Amino acid sequence: MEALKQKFAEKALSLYQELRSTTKANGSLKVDEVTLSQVVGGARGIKMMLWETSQLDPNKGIRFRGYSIPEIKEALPSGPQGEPKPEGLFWLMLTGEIPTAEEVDALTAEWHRRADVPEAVFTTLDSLPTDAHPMTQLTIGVMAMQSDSIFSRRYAEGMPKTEYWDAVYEDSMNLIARLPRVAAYIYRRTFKGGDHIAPDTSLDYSANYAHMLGSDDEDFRSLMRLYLTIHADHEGGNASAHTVHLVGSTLSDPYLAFSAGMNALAGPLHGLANQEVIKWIFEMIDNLGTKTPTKEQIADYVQQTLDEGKVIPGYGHAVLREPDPRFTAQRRFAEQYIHDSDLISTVWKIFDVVPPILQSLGKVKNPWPNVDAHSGALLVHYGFSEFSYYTVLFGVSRALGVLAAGIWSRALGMPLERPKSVTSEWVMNQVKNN
Ligand code: NMX
Ligand code: MLT
Repeated sequence: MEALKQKFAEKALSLYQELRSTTKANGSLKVDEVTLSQVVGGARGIKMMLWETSQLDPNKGIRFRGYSIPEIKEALPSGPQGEPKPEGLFWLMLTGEIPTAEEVDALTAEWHRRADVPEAVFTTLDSLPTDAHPMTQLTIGVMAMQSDSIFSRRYAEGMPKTEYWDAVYEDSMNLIARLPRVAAYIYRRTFKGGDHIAPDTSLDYSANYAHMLGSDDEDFRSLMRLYLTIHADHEGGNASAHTVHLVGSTLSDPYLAFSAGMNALAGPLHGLANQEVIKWIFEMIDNLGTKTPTKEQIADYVQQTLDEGKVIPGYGHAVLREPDPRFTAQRRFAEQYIHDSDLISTVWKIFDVVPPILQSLGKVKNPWPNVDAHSGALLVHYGFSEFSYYTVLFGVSRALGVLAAGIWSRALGMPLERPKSVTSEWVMNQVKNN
């Protein structure tokens, strides 16, 4: 058995037993109370699921198995310029341990070993119009691999419950291994006339993805390592993760569950915001007729957007109440690697201008930038200006977190998720009788 799978099995078995006995002895422990505002307000803050791989603090941001983003950057094995490798994060999310550089290299090699994409996937993608949104192509590409699901086959053969995690592990590893090839294929067929680039198995996961997209620039490889690491997981309640969790709880296999989650990521209030941000900035630049707008010009444009009844993309968050540490990590990257970008200066000016304006509205709970406020400007700097592709990059990264969490869910024997709904009539009656 692979070292990672072996280590996971040991950790998961003991946690499974501990969780069962703890729940048996303390099943009536109250973990939350639900208010009417939460029921009609998108279930904000309700604690209602287990998610092992990360936890979000409203003020400090994401922690992966206890490690903040700056700590992860220090602790995980990295590429030549010091950016963490997402392979290491995947190992950490599954085992709770920081891997050695050798363990990360072995995982890179394992993913290369599993990376063959069936020809039918490319044929399926090629049957789509090239102007189909890249996220639509991604979910279709993932669904075209579903017939390879080991979980589905073994379930049909009568696999016992104790083996579910094993089959989900196999599917998840295969899917993660194949995703960069599928995602790069979508990019090249949509924007580069179908001039595809073969994988290079001498490279790590991120550099190989960058290579297949069309860049062998060392700085861009570093950006991809950072990008694929910081977008990977944001606890379980975000829309894409929660969707994968819900669909997976029906024992749909990881291909079905992941593609469902990608349809959630494709919404403009969630992952699509990364394309919306750069689109909004390009429109502002066009409107103002300058690549170097002043803060006053930006403030006027922000006001105009709000007056039109739209949101400012890249700002606000359902949980965070401070600037997103993922925004800050990307800003640090830009400060270190990029010194001549009008677009990035504009992103930083927007950061100075937007929060006080949103605060002045008196209703926005978090006026600060989220992860999507910065990522597009970095990608444009390295020549990737086709912003309708950006959410696919987010999705490739998010696979690491949601699939690791899915393996945990099956190993911990999580049941079908099925919360309770109520009608507005029921609510009115409760209020009357209160
Ligand atoms: N611009 C304008 N108005 C905003 C913004 C914003 N960026 N953020 C929140 N509001 C409004 C929101 O629309 C709501 O208005 P109303 O009561 O009239 O419906 C009000 O402020 C209260 O919303 P909140 O409770 O602060 O935010 P909520 O938790 O409902 O939503 C987001 C969170 C992220 C959906 C929201 O902040 C937003 O729409 N942001 C812009 C889109 C975005 O950047 N999404 C990416 C999130 C990160 N990701 O990758 O998933
Ligand atoms: C995410 O990374 O999933 C977003 O920040 C949205 C969220 O956490 O709700």
